[in-house]
Amino acid sequence: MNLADLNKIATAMVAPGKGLLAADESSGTIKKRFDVIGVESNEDSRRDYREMMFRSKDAMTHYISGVILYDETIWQNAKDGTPLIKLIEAAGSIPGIKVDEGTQPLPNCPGELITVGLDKLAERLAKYYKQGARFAKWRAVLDIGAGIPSYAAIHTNAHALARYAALCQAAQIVPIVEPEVLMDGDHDIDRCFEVTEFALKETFQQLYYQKVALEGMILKPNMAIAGKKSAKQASVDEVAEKTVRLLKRCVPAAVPGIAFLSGGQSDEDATAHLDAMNKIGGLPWPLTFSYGRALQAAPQKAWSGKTENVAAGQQAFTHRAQMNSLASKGEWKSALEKKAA
Ligand code: 5MM
Repeated sequence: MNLADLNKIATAMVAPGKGLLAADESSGTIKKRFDVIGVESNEDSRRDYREMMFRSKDAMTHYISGVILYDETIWQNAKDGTPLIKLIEAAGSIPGIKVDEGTQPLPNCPGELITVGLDKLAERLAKYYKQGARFAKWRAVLDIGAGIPSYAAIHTNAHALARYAALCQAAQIVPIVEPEVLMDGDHDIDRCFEVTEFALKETFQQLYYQKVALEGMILKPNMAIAGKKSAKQASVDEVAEKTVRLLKRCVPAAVPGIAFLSGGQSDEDATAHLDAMNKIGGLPWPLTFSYGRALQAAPQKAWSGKTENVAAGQQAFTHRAQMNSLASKGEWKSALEKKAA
């Protein structure tokens, strides 16, 4: 492993004013997104949609440091035959790849999941590196409910994240470590804080045991936030203050950067929360975005599968990328959203 090079990539992924586009929806997930806009999900429509984003020159050049791709996309060509990965590189952005193979039920832990895909991962990483991927992503999922998450789920998922991260670094690929605590339940922000603290502490313990070099990774966490069904929603300032407190307790300063998932927050909430955290300032790591839904919901709607809407889709994508870029510097204002509308 060449740690200096891994650190260089990781640092570029969280460069000032830039963040990551999570475009790694598996076929099942992208179908759900396309169903909402009435678009059939097939190889061509998925290609057209992603090509539209990767050809958004302003967004890709100024605001998007890297793109997390799904296996299908990393091998796909644009309509004119250019490999999609080359479009990303041409914009000065870094291609990355989702390498987990989804989740399966965790035995003896009803309602809980374990992320799979470690078998043959070393071989897959070598192929992805050859194709141009310089970072990877693995997502562990923890749900909050009555009696869950169990320690077994937190531990086994953290162990798998560390196994994946170690394999990535051995393949000269920067691992994005994503232990996601879902915001699907009716829990309040303090319960989310407590569970996320446990999950992050266990994750960093496992990373340490498996000798993962923190300087060569990126953390992709959820924010401390109330569950969607909770009657007690937290304010923007409370989310920011508690998330910063949580991260300071759990994330060593050696980590080059933190790029949040949006987890089902509205576009504007995800931006406002990131901005408020960066306005607090004085943090040991850059805080930026690695959003899927919060970057893509607007362009998906604007595009709606129609060639004549490509420019509108690109405009919507560029706007969200720019808003999140400002938020990553603590320079966003809600008036900017109203102006664009
Ligand atoms: C883009 O969605 C990613 C892939 O999800 P599936 O494997 O379920 O299809 C997902 O991992 C995503 O990268 C993260 O959850 C962050 O995306 P959000 O939408 O939460 O910002």
